[in-house]
Amino acid sequence: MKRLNSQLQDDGAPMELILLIRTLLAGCKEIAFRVSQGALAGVLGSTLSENVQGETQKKLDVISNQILKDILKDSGYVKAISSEEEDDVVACNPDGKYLVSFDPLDGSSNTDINSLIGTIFSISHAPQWMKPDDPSAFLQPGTQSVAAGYVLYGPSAMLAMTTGRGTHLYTLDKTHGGFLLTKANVKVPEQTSEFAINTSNQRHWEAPIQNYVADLLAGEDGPRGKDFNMRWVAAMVGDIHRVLSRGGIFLYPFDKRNPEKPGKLRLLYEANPMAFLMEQAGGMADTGTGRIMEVMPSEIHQRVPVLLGSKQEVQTCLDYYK
Ligand code: FDP
Repeated sequence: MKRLNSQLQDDGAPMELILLIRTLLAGCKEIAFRVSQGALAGVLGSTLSENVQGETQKKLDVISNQILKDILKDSGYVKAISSEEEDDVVACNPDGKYLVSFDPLDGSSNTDINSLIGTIFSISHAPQWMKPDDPSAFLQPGTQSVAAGYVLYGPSAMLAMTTGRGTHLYTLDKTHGGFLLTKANVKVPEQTSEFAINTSNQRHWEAPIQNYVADLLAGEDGPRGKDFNMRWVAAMVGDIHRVLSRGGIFLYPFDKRNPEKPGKLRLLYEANPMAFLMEQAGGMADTGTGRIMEVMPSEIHQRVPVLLGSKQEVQTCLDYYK
């Protein structure tokens, strides 16, 4: 079976980027081990502190963030880090070539119930003239990313990754500790009968999503003329992994509750990396008003609406916005 290293080389990734990715994944392997220990590792439950978005941090969030931060800072390849669990950017090596954004443990409320969680990351070039503690270095659209992916900590630990030459799936071989290629060039089916959305927020949606979901729910008797099934893991990594594996549409749309929070998901370390993976797998990723990867960030923790997955279904959903 092909190893991650040779796939990255075949995809033309530069050596320093390969070394950075391997460093990042060494951190993810440690997180995978801690996650698999569950309560035995004594890391479940909440700490008293809250993160910048006002959510209670779980101990595993804090530990995962520390693991990735330490390993990336020590590597020398990274100029600065932005993390869901850090209020500000973390300055690293002033001569580092890359910027890394990550959500160290996505779907962290699932830790308490031994359900799917994961690490999401994206990597871009660091502007050479900027200081490592300058947050504006991160204000680049997703189209500038050189690599993105996630590690899903499930029954097996899986890596989905792209460097812009297709999306590949790897499985962590715990016997020798490496990621092995298990599916090259993933292709998301263009059509689907499966959708994922948190319907408890229905009253806060705008008209296009209200109408679109109403038509999905009407099934065979409605304008779509077929029945749809619904799934919600409540961890973006889990839902996106399902969509990458067998198609579907995942929606976390604009929410009228708070105009300062136009969606729930964060652009830099959730929406952009998933959009990059999805587009490289032949899918589509949009905010409802434009391509996610073209959104120009105004701050590092910016939130955006997310509609992504099977191409034709995302396009059908977008037609409701016209
Ligand atoms: P979580 O709050 O548990 O970290 O990152 C945000 C996120 O999870 C996504 O992973 C997930 O898709 C979504 O929020 C779940 O939102 P709901 O609470 O609305 O289910």
